Amino acid sequence: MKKISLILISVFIISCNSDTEEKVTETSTPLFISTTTNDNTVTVDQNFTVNIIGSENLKGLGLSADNFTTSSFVYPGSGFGNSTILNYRFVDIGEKTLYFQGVKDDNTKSDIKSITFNVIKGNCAKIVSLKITSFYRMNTSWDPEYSNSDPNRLADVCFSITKLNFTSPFENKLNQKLWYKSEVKENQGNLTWDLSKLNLYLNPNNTFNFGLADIDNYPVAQDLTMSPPEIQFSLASYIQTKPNSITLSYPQNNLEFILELEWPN
Ligand SMILES: [Ca+2]
Ligand SMILES: [Ca+2]
Repeated sequence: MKKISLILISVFIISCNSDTEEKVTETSTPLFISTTTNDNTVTVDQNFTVNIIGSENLKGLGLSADNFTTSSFVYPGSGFGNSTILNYRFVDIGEKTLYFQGVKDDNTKSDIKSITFNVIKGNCAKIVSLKITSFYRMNTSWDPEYSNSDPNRLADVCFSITKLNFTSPFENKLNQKLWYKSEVKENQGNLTWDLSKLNLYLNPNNTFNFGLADIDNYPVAQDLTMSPPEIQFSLASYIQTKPNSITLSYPQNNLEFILELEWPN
């Protein structure tokens, strides 16, 4: 009797196992994705695309720049279909890797795929230094809590540069996004920033926005450029002459600054 029950139990176990195996094969055909790009070597601030193809409908896509330590997943209403094209730009030189993961209709995920890019300076100019020579109400009080003779009344100056980049890889739309924010020079200090070690490259074909502010208790700041109009600049007219230094003046905003540049040969 003992023998029979043992046999029965093992038959039961075997049948359970085969049930599970059948279910697994029914529901989990793995999703595969392939990722290709039009160019692995790109210039700073240059558009490129990544083409994602799935072995079936991609309900969603996960994107990451750090192998999914941090990531964002996007699920459009009717999925992506079997393929989609993503838009990118890199704003700094160096080796950069993008990571992708597909999500299928039953929410299972594909393996992570990655593409590594070499971002080069191409014909971009490097910013060596930036000097502010004039701004709105320079040498006057921006911090009224201090008396008229106290040097602390002077502006605590910080500049920023924005670069155009894609709002998201899923849209073919560019937006100005903060790229570089300088150290604060307290009480007007020395208004020259040495940037030579930072590898800050500007694509001369693009347009950038410049911002200048008096920093109080961060993040409180006051605009020193009297914008609008926005302060914009481009190096397009200097591509042939490649000057080491250019002075950008905005009389309407009482603003002037000097960019020291290093051009490729
Ligand atoms: Ca101050
Ligand atoms: Ca201040």
